[in-house]
Amino acid sequence: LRPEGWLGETGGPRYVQLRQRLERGIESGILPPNSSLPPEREIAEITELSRVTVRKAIQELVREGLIEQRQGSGSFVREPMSRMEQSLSHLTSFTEDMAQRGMETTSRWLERGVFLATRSEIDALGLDAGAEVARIYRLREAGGRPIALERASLPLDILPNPLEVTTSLYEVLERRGQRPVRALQKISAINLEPREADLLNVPEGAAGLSIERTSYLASGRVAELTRSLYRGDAYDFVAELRL
Ligand code: 16G
Repeated sequence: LRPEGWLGETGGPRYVQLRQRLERGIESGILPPNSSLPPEREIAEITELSRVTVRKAIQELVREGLIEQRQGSGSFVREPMSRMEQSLSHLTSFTEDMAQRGMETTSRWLERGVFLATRSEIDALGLDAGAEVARIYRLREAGGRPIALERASLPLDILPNPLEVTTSLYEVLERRGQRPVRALQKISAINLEPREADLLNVPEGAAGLSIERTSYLASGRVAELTRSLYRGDAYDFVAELRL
């Protein structure tokens, strides 16, 4: 980090140069995942830059998701998320998808109960105005890492007691003989809202994928309307196309 040899090399504001210097250190592995950065004061001393400049460079790295600040213990290089490939051709559940990879799933419950249906739930699930729905909203984790935020809404006769869902929704539906057999999915690119980003442990505004699944029972009835927000750095969706 000594200033001779790099400062002034690329031009531009000094905080940008320092940020680029640190980025190169992370990319090249000189600063490996989970290693700590020296304290701001020390970086300022070595680089002969002001603390304001150092702080600005670090803040940008935090925003980019390369560095995270852990309360009371400083700045660390983040572990890059290994990406997972998810096939788009099978109607599987999150629990099943993760089990196939040998990963265990956990849920952090954000909402689970019976609620007055919103307009979009009424439309999607074909309910009457004023009807109630079963709604489950949770942070889905696999291998101890947050992967997706998922809000599912189901007609009450399909899921009368949402509290019954402790791990897998599809398992409960299967037991009730109401497992969906077909689904439509819409995938859109989004930027995660501050609260969503916080729960998914990514920087505010980070890229995410929003997936809306409407699934159907064999009878043709809509069983589920679910919106999942996936971390953009975690998932690749793959589909096979045939002529
Ligand atoms: C998947 C589905 C979601 C379904 C959930 C059931 C996508 C995009 N969404 O996350 O619609 O409700 O699986 O999972 O794949 P569970 O049985 O593990 O609760």
